[in-house]
Amino acid sequence: MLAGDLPHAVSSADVATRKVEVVTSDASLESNRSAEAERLVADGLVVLDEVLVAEFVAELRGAFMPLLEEYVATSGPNRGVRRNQMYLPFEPPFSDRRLWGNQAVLAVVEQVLGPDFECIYYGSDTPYPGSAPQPIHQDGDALFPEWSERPPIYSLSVNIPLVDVDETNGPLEWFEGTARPADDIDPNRFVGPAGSILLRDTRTWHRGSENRGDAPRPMLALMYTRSWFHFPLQRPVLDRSVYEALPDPGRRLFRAADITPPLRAAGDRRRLGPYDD
Ligand SMILES: O=C(O)CCC(=O)C(=O)O
Repeated sequence: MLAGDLPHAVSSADVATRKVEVVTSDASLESNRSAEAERLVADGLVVLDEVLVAEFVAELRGAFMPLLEEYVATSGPNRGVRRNQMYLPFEPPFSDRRLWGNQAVLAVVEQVLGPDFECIYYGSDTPYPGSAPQPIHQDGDALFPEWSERPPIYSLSVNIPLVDVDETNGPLEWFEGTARPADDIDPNRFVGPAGSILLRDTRTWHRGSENRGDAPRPMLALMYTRSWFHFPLQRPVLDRSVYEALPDPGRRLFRAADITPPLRAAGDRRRLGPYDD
């Protein structure tokens, strides 16, 4: 911001006006929500059935499993007993727009996060047979731990199972709402076909359950967030040439990725998108 652009002193009238503006824009986000977005806001998770076609899921699985096996051979479990988190390389087939840019999915995300969201995480979670159940958890800490109000959703996890999930192979479990569930509450479980997409408020309490099957249950995990949100995991890593070759929605979505060489000199405002200059 240039010195001449500095805001004038804030009066109580300004504060009142700003409050009205904020309420207005929240209200318009709310009034334009589809049934899926409503469910996501109300329950903390919504499932979009079989969004990815079977051939593409098979291609993703075929590329993913050897990478995972190689990774697991050199590093131990990092998400509990026989469970592995692994980052995804931003290269084919994982860089395919069908994965990060499905129109129906982005439409729901936009209705919940507003238009200025970014993809800040590109990874996966896989329980192997014999995996232990995880403790229930939220992804990330509360924005304001000292505040009892619940702000609107600012961050979504996007989960894409690469195999059909049944009762035996480690379905994701979750609890409605954002309050920590009591011990006697039974969780919901995602059981369904590969290629479905689960959109989850990252504050939703959840856990990976044990895999009692005879094969791993690979699930891709992306994170879409409002642009100011910080999460302490590695961002997607993209060569500048790969980033520049993305279609416009991709360049918006990945503008806060770890781009080499970087889009801007150190000290520049990282959050500015390439279209805001
Ligand atoms: O693998 C799963 O089902 C959930 C994984 C998870 O929530 C985590 O590792 O944080």
